[in-house]
Amino acid sequence: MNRRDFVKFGGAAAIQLSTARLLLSQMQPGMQSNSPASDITKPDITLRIAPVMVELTPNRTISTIGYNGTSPGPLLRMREGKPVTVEVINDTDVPELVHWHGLFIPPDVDGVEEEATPMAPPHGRIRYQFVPQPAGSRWYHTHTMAGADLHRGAYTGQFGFLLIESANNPGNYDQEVFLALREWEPFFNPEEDNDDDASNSGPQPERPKTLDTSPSGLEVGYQMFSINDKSMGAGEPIRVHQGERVLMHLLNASASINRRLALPGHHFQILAMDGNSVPTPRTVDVVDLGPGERVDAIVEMTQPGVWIFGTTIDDDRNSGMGVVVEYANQHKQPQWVAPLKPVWDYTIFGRAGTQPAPDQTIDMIFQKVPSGAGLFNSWTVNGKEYPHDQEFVLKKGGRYRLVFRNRSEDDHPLHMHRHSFELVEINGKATAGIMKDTVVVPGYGRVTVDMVADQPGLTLLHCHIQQHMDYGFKALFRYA
Ligand SMILES: [Cu+2]
Repeated sequence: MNRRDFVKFGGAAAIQLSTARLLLSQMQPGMQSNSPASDITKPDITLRIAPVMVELTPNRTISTIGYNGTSPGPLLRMREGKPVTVEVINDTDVPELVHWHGLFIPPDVDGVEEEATPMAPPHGRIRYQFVPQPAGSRWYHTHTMAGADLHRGAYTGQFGFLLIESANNPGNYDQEVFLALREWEPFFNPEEDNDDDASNSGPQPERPKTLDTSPSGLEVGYQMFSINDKSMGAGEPIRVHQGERVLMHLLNASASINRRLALPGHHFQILAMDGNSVPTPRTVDVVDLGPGERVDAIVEMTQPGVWIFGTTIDDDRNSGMGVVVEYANQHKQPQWVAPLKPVWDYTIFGRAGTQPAPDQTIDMIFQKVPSGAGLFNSWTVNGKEYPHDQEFVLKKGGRYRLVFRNRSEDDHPLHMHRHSFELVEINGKATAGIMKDTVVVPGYGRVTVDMVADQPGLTLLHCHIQQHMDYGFKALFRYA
């Protein structure tokens, strides 16, 4: 009964999977009748929210809030369709929420205050019981507001990987790694700068004729960078052999920054975006990930050497956002080479064809209200900050076409809770068959998605940049 599974966690730390083992053991028929009565109410997974120390480098240990004594929290594996009970113990002084990102579950367990999920009280506990679905790479994280407090919400270490396993796992790989991108030690930055790795050079269909040039407010900058819990070079490398196929589960767990990633000499065969298989798995040189997005990619190890996998922004990579990939019997200095074809386009992973006509088209215009120096900008959806009373009403079974019109220069990762949506068009380029829960709408760009209203209850749509969400960039959908 004490069998333990270990998984390689981004070359940084081995994560014990005893909880997943426990969950699987409870699936055996007859197990429960042999167990003491108290075991029946035992949660499958316990998450304890408490302060943690994260040693990013031997010289730099930071203090934050994490799950079960680590950040990222434990890798959770759930079986699609198999009910699960998670007990959340909150050892902090503030109410908390755990959001299950990418799952189709009811609002009372989704972990979102706006959807009326009950909070885990300070020094109290709460149970989430749900049926995990759909299968794929999901994740879990806090969903509290942070506002002006850079020690709350997505600025903390409260996040982790969640893999929902289905019966038919493709599994043609030699090893799998889980890699989460993070910035640490945030501070308010009076400089207005576009930190994003990939600035928008594409078409700008939503660019207004006259731009609002009033002075902007504070943004968030960071002092430290990592993949999982280690800055580049401080953790173990990802050790590979020539010819191996490595399955990379990539997650942008940033509170605010869109990222572009590369591994010199290698390519990414994109299998899934946001945990959902793509219709056309193409091979590309870079992966772009907005906060909240995931990519599952196969990398074939065909270039013996010692390489750096990381962000294409030199300053941030040199400050830690990278991990070394080391072939067997290779001992040189890790090498970085900027990618030759730095292009990311969601639509190439789709298929030809069109979606059925929607029952209703909903236009959503996103704008920034510059605050002026020393204050916080606010954000509006159709001219109003959150909340919008009764503005977005869905009928069960209806097909809705949402047109995201970004009238600001920032790229916004828009996340729809409790549903996935199908990409229809990006800046005029049509596609079909790509199912996502988060999509980056480029600066002054337009993204159209279709959503089937099949998950009754309150549903939040918001920008996954913490500061934007906190200052107005969200909308609640209701079912009639
Ligand atoms: Cu945003």
